[in-house]
Amino acid sequence: MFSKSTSDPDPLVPGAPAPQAPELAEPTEPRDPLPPKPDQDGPETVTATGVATGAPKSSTSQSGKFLTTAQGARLRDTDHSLKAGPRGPVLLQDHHLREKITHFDHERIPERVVHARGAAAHGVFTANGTAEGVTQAGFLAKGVETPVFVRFSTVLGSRGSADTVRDTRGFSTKFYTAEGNYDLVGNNIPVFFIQDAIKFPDVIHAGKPHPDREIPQAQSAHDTFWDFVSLHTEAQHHTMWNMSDRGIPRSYRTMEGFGVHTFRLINAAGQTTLVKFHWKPRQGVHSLVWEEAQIINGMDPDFHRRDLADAIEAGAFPQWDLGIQVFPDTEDEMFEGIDLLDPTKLVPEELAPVQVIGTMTLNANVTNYFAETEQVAFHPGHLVPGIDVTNDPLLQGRLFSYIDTQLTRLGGPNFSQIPINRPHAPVNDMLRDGFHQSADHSGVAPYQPNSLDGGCPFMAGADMGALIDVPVEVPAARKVRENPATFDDHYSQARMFFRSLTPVEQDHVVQAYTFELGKCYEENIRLRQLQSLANIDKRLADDVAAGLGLTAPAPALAVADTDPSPALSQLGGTWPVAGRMVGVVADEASDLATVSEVLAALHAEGMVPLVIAPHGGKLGGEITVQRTYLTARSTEFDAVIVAASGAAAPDAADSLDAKAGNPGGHPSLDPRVTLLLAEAFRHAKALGAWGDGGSVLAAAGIPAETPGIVVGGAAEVASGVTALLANHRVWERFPTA
Ligand code: HDD
Repeated sequence: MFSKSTSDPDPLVPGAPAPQAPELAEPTEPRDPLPPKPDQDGPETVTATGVATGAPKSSTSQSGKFLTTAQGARLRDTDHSLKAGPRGPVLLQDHHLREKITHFDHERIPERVVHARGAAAHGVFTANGTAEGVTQAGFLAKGVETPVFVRFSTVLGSRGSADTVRDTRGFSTKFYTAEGNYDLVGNNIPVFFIQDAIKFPDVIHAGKPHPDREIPQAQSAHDTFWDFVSLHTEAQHHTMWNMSDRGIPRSYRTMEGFGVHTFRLINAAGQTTLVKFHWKPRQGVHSLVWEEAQIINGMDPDFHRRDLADAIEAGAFPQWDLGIQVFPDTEDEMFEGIDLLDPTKLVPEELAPVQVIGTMTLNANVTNYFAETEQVAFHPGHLVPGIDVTNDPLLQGRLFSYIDTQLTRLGGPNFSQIPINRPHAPVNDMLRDGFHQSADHSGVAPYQPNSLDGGCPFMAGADMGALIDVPVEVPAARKVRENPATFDDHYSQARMFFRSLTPVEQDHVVQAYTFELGKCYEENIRLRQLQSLANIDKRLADDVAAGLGLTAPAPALAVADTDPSPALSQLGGTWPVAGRMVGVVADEASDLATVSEVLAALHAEGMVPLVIAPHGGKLGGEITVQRTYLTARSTEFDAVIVAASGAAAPDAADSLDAKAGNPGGHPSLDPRVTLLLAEAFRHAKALGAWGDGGSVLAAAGIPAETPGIVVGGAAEVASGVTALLANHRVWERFPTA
């Protein structure tokens, strides 16, 4: 069986116990160093049937216990240059000095031209076999476990930009299958800005900072972006998703993923099907609110990166189900009037349900950011037998772009030899030499046919797991620079998306357009975008126009109405609470015995409770403080609970009102605490307090009789807040127009 589960022994350390998922733990607690990861040493080489070949692995970067030069010579001193006397000039002959500085000078490589900012993790994908009827891909057969590496990213920002900007998110998965690497290079939005790859440089140039001053960083709220998308109206559907809550995910763990394009599958009998890929997070789909996102960009620009790594380190392994929407492979490649080759269109789940074909668990953080997250190279053309591309013109252009960009970014054509990119299947190509060649190829005949190497390597037969180019008919046609007429409708799905959202979500869309267009200097651009909004939905256009102090134009064309797709809304449903962050405000004078009980209750549900106190260290010598009033900000927490002071009766359920008139009595009263609570309240988060802790809520201006406020006994507060978190937010607290 081709698998690499966590129960396998660690191949780097003979006889060492397998790395196990840790018990759920507070991620900032000091802990033992992580064990070395197999991928640091390059993947194990196995055959298509899963037999280890014993092929040598690459040398590791660190061995032996002494500091050495790159040539392995041991060093006595790395702190002083070689000089002519203690006060003398530095000698050119100091090889260690020159090697150390020269290497440092060349540490940076070009960042990705898009998706420069990312975070990644290792995991495993387990297929449930549902896809066996439609594809012969071996890794989708029932029960097969495949190691994966996933990189999430923003699109527009530079490598050092903030995480919670309003943007599309990348969701790239590399499956190290027994038949070679398969890359699913998708986004958290199911449609794209453009229909033809030739427009990619245009949309990215428009979205990137202005060329003169290089501002703004990592956002679309500026003239060039709205100039382009209001002129190139096929971008309107994707833009609508960006302006919705999908543009500001709460976490990488709470994002859906989409392959966007339609792909063609082929099964063992040679039958073909068209499919769209979906990742469904088991954590639920959940977003930030815009004010939260903006505060986080300042408070913790690494918010998403930290969240992913902390959750994995704490043992709250995020999981996604992989699903497919299946369509018959008809000659016109249409489904229910939707052109499956148009990447600006989605197919509503109500018309084609998403069928789950397997589950992915991310269970290990990267060991070295540069080696893995930075050097990983995805490509939509990295396919395996049973999965093929379609003629979607956006996908066709991508097939060229990804390898081309790696040549510059990774410095030559041998990037597939970098450990994180190396297939786990045997590789026997005839690619030779080039920059950074690290393979020591044997043989004299890297060409076919040959006799000198015994004819090796051989061609695989049809039944030997070779790639399949599906022999699709290409209709007789003229060479043209044209789109099919079925690509012409730029508005009906943008309308469908907007009208499928709940009133709260629609309000967020209105506010986002008003914010973004409010950042544009040119009134002509605002008016042109309002025209597109008017074509999509009159109320949307009117509300945004009102916010801008403008008048929305009348719709300029008739747009088809389609049924709403409730699946497009993020609201509704309940979700696991594991990994959610709950702040517990306490201090030395708090009812510490009950604080411990509340922490234990939250912990037992898999949540991460963090004690917020006036100072660091321990409360009462026992309870670890994770955040101080100085380092805590509401945006880090999904819910906040205030402890009672030790003097108060712990079950004083009515204390909120009783103390409201005299809030100065509670020791946790501090302007930073009331700001934290007021913000959490405004962002519709669950809040709780037991005993006279309620007086602190009252002092923050939070009325007791409001949805999502739990006051009462400590146990009741812990369970009440837990139940509220399953809905993500207290949605009814958002004011709606
Ligand atoms: Fe792209 C990176 C997703 C269209 C050209 N793209 C990149 C990444 C993701 C996507 C997630 C980051 C990969 C990583 O983490 O390393 N791109 C998409 C999706 C698209 C799409 C879902 C449309 C459905 N992309 C697209 C087009 C082109 C590119 C049309 C060019 C014609 N994309 C690139 C690139 C990047 C890239 C320039 C930059 C870094 C890289 O490839 O490795 O080649």
